[in-house]
Amino acid sequence: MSQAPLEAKTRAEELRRLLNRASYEYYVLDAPTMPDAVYDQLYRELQDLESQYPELVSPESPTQRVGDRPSEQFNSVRHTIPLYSLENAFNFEELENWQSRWQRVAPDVKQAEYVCELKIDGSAIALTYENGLLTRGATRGDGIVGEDITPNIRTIRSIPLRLMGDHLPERVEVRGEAFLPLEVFEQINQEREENGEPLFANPRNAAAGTLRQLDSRIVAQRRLDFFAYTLYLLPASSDSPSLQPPSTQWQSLELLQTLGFRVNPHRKLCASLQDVEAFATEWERKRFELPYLTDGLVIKLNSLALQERLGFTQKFPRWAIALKYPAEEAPTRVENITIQVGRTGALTPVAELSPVSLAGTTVSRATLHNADFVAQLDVRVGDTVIVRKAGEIIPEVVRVLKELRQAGAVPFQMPTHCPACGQPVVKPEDEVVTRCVNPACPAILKGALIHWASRQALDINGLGEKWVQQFLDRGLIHTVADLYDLTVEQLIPVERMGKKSAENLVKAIAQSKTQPWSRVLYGLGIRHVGSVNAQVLSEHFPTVEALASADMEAIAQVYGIGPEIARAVYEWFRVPANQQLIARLKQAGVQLAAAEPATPDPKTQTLAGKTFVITGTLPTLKREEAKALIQRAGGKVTDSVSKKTSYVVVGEDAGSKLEKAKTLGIPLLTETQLRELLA
Ligand code: 1X8
Repeated sequence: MSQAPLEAKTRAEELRRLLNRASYEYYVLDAPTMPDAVYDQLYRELQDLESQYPELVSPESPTQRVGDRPSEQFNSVRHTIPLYSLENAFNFEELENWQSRWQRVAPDVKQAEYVCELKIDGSAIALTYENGLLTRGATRGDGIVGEDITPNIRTIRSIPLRLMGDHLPERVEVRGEAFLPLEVFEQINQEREENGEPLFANPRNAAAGTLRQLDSRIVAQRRLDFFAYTLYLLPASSDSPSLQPPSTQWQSLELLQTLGFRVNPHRKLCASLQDVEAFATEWERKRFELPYLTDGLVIKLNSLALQERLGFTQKFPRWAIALKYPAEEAPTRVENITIQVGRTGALTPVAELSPVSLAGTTVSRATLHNADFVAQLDVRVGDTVIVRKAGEIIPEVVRVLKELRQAGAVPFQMPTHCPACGQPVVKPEDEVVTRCVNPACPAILKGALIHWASRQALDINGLGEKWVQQFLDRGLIHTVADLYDLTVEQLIPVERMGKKSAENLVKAIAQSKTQPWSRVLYGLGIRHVGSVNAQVLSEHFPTVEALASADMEAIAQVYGIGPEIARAVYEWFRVPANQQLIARLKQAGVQLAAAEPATPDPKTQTLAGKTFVITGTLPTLKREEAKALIQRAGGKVTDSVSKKTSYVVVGEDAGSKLEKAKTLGIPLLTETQLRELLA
């Protein structure tokens, strides 16, 4: 190993500065300036420099955000300043009582300002910076002792590895909430469902579980985010000039922003509780428009001197309180517990409920996830339970009212045999999922066929659950490949099919042979290979042969593909039945290789020459999906708005890109208008 020449050192510093700046603009300001391709190129250059001269690796390098080998366990850390939880108020009367209580402790204070902030439904963490560098990240734990999760914290892109600005105090402690955006939460659960893994009940559990992952490479894939809300400046050595310390919570929030943190923009400085109540009423409705969950407001006295004077009770600060939104919960009866078999063979117990109205929808089923979950709740048929629905989240059973249980109710037991095929099920000791492993199980096959035909996979119009079930019942198909042998004559006798539908279906199936390799790969339903991973893998392995013959390391080398995914893919291609499936799909003419990019059909390239920017959360399309649709029609998608942008596609909670588009007079599109343009 040679010593790094000065140019290398200077260049590495410059690259770190450029990349960290770009990352800050992207993740904290939501206003990217550096195109992805440039970022990737500079990142690779830095990676190369660092691998050539390992002494150049610094803790603030963006290469340190990708996660590291799994830890055995986390070390306990004692918090320098305890992390208190907050007292809850459930209505304005309780809020007013809180005001009276703190006023009794400080009777001379006649007028005080409050700061209202959103209460983020995530997991509290404490960050320590020494001389500007992030040195430790810890969970709340019991408030006194938490766990050192620094490698995981480093993967959160909106947390600066180095504070911005000069004259920083020797030690800075920042607290805030790590959380999963709803979109990411839903995507994780969708993938877990596809992979037959137990679902997270809500984004809070998912965030807390992710933070405590021993493998930080998995954390890096989960896209946690962070809002900062508390700042402690610990004294600097006396001779160095330091920051002007804040004297109010409001100034603290502004200073946190200056130091490079994301601070929630929805906050208000209030002169009285009346103002607080107006803000609370406004957000009780508007919170559903946010791309993350909030479960209330946090109200703090603005003056830090007054905070200090009031101090703490045994459990809570006297100077802050959480005003919680009414939970959307209701009691109902469990009519039955049924078992669903997914396409991965996972058996999922489902509570069939007496219909009950919650958060504006009727709820009649709730997932019970797995046997452990049922056992923990001890939910039995006939029980009265509390179900909860938060925002757009799937309803869940939170509690059993055991005092209402009828005599003779029997504990639930997972079946020992698959309800779909009757074969014995398996449950590995170290897993929570019970699985049917019969490759010929009709439930698994049915799930696989529906997945194959789904919109993001082969997109076979008209082939839904109803027909799939009938084809299976009639023994017309036994594998996905059999679809391609179906004839109109075979289909006409199927109940309610008719000649016209049969012809259309056979045509739609034939048409699906032109779907690209990335979609075929997704359609195969390999564990952990969702549509994004399939896209990434198909780009690196342009043919099925390349992927099937790659070893596990080669697959794991692909950016964004972790060891778990690599193993799943590798093992899938080692199963003889899967090899036969690939052979038959190839015979049928399904695309198992990337098309030559040089020959796009000009008739489909309706957006050629147009440049799009997507901002905010679209109502139905994920950003990647919208991007793919635009690209398929020949359009380009970039990250930043400029004069060259043809259209900006705007979703909910759009930020500075929307502002910029308006300033530049760029035409705006809703998702619906985009679809019209594509059609
Ligand atoms: C918890 C939370 C706080 C804030 C937001 N979300 C939370 N979950 C905030 O102050 N903006 S403060 C807090 C606590 O002190 N336990």
